[in-house]
Amino acid sequence: MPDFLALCPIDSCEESKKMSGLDRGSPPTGPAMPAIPLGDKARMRAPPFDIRAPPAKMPRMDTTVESPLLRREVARRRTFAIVSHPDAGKTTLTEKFLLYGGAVQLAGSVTSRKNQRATTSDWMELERKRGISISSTVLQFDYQGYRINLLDTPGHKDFSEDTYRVLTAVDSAVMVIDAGKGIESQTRKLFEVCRRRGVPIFTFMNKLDRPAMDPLSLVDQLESVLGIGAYPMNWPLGTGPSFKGVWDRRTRMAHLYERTPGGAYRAPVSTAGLHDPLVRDAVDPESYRMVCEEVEMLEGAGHGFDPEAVLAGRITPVYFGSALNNFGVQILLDGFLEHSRGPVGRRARHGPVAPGHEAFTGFVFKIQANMNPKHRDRVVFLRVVSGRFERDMTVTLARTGKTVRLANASKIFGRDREIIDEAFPGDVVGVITTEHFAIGDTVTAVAGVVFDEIPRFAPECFAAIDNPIAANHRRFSAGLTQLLQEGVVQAFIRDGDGKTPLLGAVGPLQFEILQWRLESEYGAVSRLTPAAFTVARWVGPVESVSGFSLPSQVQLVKDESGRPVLLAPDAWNLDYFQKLNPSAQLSDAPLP
Ligand SMILES: Nc1nc2c(ncn2[C@@H]2O[C@H](COP(=O)(O)OP(=O)(O)OP(=O)(O)O)[C@@H](O)[C@H]2O)c(=O)[nH]1
Ligand SMILES: [Mg+2]
Repeated sequence: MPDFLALCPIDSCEESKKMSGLDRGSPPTGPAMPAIPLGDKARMRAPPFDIRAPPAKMPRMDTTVESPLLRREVARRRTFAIVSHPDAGKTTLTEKFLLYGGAVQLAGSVTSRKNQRATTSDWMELERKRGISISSTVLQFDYQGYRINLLDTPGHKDFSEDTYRVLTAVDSAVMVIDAGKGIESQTRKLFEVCRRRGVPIFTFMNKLDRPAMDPLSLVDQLESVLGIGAYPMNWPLGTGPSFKGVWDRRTRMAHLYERTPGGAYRAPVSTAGLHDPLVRDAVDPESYRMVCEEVEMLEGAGHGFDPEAVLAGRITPVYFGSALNNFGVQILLDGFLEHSRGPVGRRARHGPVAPGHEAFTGFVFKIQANMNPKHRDRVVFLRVVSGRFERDMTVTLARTGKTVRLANASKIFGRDREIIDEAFPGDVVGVITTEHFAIGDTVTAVAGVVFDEIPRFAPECFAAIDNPIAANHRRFSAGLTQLLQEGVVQAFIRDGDGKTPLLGAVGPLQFEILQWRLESEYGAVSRLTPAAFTVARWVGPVESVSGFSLPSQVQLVKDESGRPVLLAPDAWNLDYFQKLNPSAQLSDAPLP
């Protein structure tokens, strides 16, 4: 598994903690990543300084300077991702956060007929057609003095590379669980990534309006399957058709909701004590008896809520509800904002960089072209790590050492964008540019800062792609170059065959998206020829590779950064290679 600790958030230094919202006392008032574009010779040129060796006297960047503006702005930022197994309700919950956050007036109708959806976050035509999220979406909005950067991620495992990249850019995560199904495989994987990166996790048990597992078993699963302590923040009043609301543990009040058509508007809510006749009459007698018993048990357990344990990732606060019906959404949003952390710094090669350091630094975690048909351009998504970002500022692109002017910086809301003048740590900024940015790039106002690479994954599906219509050559290669830069799939170069790369993907849906986007965004139909490989391993030591003996079915290729990679049809062939070449080092992530 690649090292997810690369670009790991840091919150160890005291200054960083102070800036990151651990002192949340008062509420806020106010050789770099691959994806070398084919034929882009410019990227191959040596940078003017050695980016891997920081200047002898690198300034310390783990301390903050006393800028009241920076301190205030950092404290009010919350940057988080919503993650889970497919279909658990991430996009629906995202939409409801926007509804309760006042960012949309009417929630898109995500109905059971999937082709009717029109959510802010699933804006791609293919997402709407298919009813699944394909690509992560950034949504920035203000709510109760907070500036929220919310990232909805795709759950499908074929798109997990995108989701993992997003996890490098956030400070916390909300994990959504379908209460009818419990913890599913993809959720388990994502949880593990969050844990390894030290990202605090909040849990939303969704779809309580449908037949659900017993709430105690759901909580128990968090502990037994994921191995994290669980602290229920509220408790469901009934499940399925008799799901009427939640009992809020902090205020000790029951929240009874009314359903609204399609959940498009906020759900009217009334509150009362658990033993109030209003609550007793609303819930069926059997459920009511159960709830009273369970609540008594929770209260009797005597564990207090420990915010530090949440931030340390030892405990996940658990909220119950139904995103579709807006039950429990506001309690989750408010609870998350209160207990989550603000922006934390990141570890650069020379040492930690705190959010409150005055010098601007950031890194690219996503690139997407053609987001808006009105502007057929390319958005580079930048997470601000430290300092104040200003429109038009000039920074160094660490990979090339080139000076780049960041004009045209925007705040992103789904597919919409709005020019901004400034941004602060935690913010995701969309830079519209034709510069050759790559995923994982560091941009910095201080020479020598390089954040570690965003990991690449060993693909499991392979295919060659070519252009069947000679007249389309230009648009085909322009589209392919662009989509490879975005990291939609990976390209591998075979010796003597530099022009038609072999493509690798984590799952076959990635190829489908590539072909669909080539056609719909660039007008280039393409032909895909599957290749019979299923395993890729980076191989070293580099200086010995040319001397290795290859079994007939194993091929040696290069990744986009020129690193040697072995492709094999199956694990058996790979083992055979290893037997033939015992000194070969094989890895499922690029070797250093
Ligand atoms: N009954 C019920 N259905 C829900 C609820 N929340 C979401 N759904 C439905 O579950 C389906 C999947 O919802 P999405 O929000 O698209 O799920 P997702 O997690 O974003 O899916 P991917 O992004 O494709 O992984 C849709 O049909 C939703 O209407 C809920 O609270 N109750
Ligand atoms: Mg989704």
